[in-house]
Amino acid sequence: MFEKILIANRGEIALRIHRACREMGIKTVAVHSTADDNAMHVRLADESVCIGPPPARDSYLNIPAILSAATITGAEAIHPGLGFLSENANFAEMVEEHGFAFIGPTPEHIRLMGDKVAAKAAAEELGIPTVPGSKGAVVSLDQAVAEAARIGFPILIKAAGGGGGRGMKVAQDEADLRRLVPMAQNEAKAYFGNETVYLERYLEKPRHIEIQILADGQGNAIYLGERDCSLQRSHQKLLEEAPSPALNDEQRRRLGTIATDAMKKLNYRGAGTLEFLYDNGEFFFIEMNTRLQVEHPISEAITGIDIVREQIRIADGAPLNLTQDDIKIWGHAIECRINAEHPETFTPSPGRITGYHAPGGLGVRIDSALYQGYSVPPQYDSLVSKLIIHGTSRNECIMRLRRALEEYVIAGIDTTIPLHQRLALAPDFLNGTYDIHWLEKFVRGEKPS
Ligand code: MV4
Repeated sequence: MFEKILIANRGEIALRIHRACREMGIKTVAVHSTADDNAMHVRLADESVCIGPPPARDSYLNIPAILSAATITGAEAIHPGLGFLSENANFAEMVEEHGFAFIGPTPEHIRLMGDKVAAKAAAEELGIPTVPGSKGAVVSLDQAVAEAARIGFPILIKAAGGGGGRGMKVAQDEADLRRLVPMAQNEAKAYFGNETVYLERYLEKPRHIEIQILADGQGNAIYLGERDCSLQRSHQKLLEEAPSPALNDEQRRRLGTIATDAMKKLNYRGAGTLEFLYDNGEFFFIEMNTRLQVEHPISEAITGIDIVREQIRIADGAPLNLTQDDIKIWGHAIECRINAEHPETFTPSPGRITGYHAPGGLGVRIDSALYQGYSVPPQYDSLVSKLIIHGTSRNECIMRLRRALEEYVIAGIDTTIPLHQRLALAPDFLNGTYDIHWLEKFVRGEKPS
């Protein structure tokens, strides 16, 4: 097993990875920008290296500085965490070329899934159902019009280099399509450096359901149930739950089997998430994430599996020591993403934490790098804490969530805790009858339909 791992990240996820390492008897190296001199991830690590000034491009995205830090500290492996360099295939390649293990998938699989057109073609090849759409990329307007006639309106125009919802456009008819395809191509070129776009049938009110998988690159793969991530606004997830209130055991087994069969065929290595839209009882693959996700703790809560420990074991070359029969779904889990933002306007609210008290008790987990006296820097993502609640039933989980949110004190900055408190009382949330557009209306104070 590795003796020392460099964690190429910051904040709560750097702590999360440090904790898995510590429990495995592995030493940790933190890297940090000058804005993070006093950050918790630096304090907890065995060693730390400053890799640059506050802007992420000069520090957490600074590949030569990170590789140098790994070399001088004698780390054997690099965990990229999430965001930053976690889905950068060139980084994964360089990590391996420099003789370190990359705690993640192969560069080839990262690259494949980063190109949404190639990922969708691969999914179809692997027997995963996808949204009806164009056969690969759109190469001409006439082709787009012909494909749209076959697919049926409304049509969603997506960028191959996109993902996460940026640069999508809905066309209601042929006139829209002729106007929006060139616009989407120009925007895609500007945002992603790749003008390739493709078409899909636009699903109007789906849920976003994703499946967590683990595979060892030696032909074994398991799934850890699904997560329902439909509660988002502006493509930012606010609350996730597992299992999905919309699925039954049979649907879960069917989706999980499709995903793991595909990952075995692909000979995938590492943790991964297959994203689906769920509409009218049907699943449609949209994208695959080749990294650890923010919401992984709810899958850990319902299965008891430490996903980061499994990532490290897999990167060390160990075969999966779990089979699908070992995985049981226990109760229900919910994660609230607590951001340093105004709970109504979502204006970022960095600054000094003047008071801090975290909730505790049965079924309560906090993943956060906050402490009293810490200053949340303005340069990075506004996620400052994840409140993860586990209960024997969805109802118990929601009751526990309400009392944990009441206990939680984060003073000195605005946070989204008041929004979570409101959400935890909303009838549509209690009923579990929400889709991907529901939260947008809820935060605007409209009566959701
Ligand atoms: C879609 C869709 C409807 N139909 N694809 C947005 C993020 C990106 N990962 C895919 N997205 C969508 N793809 C088809 N064919 C609606 C969305 C979408 C969405 C998806 C998941 C969660 C929230 C969303 C919010 C708006 C749009």
